[in-house]
Amino acid sequence: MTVGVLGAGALGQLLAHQLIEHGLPAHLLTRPGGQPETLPHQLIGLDGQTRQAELPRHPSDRPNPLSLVLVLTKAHHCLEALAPLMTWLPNSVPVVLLHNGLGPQFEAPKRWPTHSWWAGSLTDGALRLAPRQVRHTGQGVRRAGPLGPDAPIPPALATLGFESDPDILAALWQKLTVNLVINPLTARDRVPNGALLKAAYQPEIAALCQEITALGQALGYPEPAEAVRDRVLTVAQATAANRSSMLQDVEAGRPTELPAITGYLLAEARRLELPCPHHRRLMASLAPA
Ligand code: KPL
Repeated sequence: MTVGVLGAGALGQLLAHQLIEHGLPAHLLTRPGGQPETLPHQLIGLDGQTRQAELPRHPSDRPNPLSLVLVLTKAHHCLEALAPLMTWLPNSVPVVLLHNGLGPQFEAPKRWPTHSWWAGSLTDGALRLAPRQVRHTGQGVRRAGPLGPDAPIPPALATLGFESDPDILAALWQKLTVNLVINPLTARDRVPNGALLKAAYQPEIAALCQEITALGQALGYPEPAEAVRDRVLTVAQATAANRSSMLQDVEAGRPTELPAITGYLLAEARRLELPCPHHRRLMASLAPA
């Protein structure tokens, strides 16, 4: 049965191409009210080869026999984009939230409690070169796990190389710790990820990691600040030439995922009465005036 992909940005298109390459039908789920259509798309793979595929688009408010839904919208569009789908999608069809940041992973199951919710992360690099042309720039690690009771990984997710992770919230927290440092700093200073390896950034990175560790401890994700910093610097090194997704959003004048990244941390810190002055300043330097 068909896999629905909500969010046709670079990663959404990449996964739709990969599903079709594996012989699994995929539909890009588009804004409500439109007409179904099929359009030619291009993927430039890691090997530099260009592949063409005809990707069907199906409005998200029209019932459609789906076996799985992958949500690759930005965090701040996730709940709004899900609403038309939730009016008809059977409860048994797993919905996998794959955006950066935290928040909708708790909100969506509260809003639609009878659905089968999953969450995950993928660290692949992908770049949209034109509306229907994407380049896969780096193979990443892919993980997913249920937000409710334990369940076997849906076959299409396994086919895409997602590893099953029974403690997906801990994995998402670890990904968040990386995004909390790399994304806002690179967006504020308009630098590629690798610039954060410079000595001048290290005191600020260390202070941000201290605050993350204090909150992680309180939330049940204990870890020394050095482990958080090592993870951040390892990712900055591995993705040195990348422009972070937040920097790309800032440069394109689009809303950023700051509310689901630094905003999430500050809201939790407020709730737990933990001061986070460095993250607060960073948020203030990026928040629209
Ligand atoms: O997830 C990322 C992002 O840009 O959103 C990182 C890992 C920082 C890679 O650029």
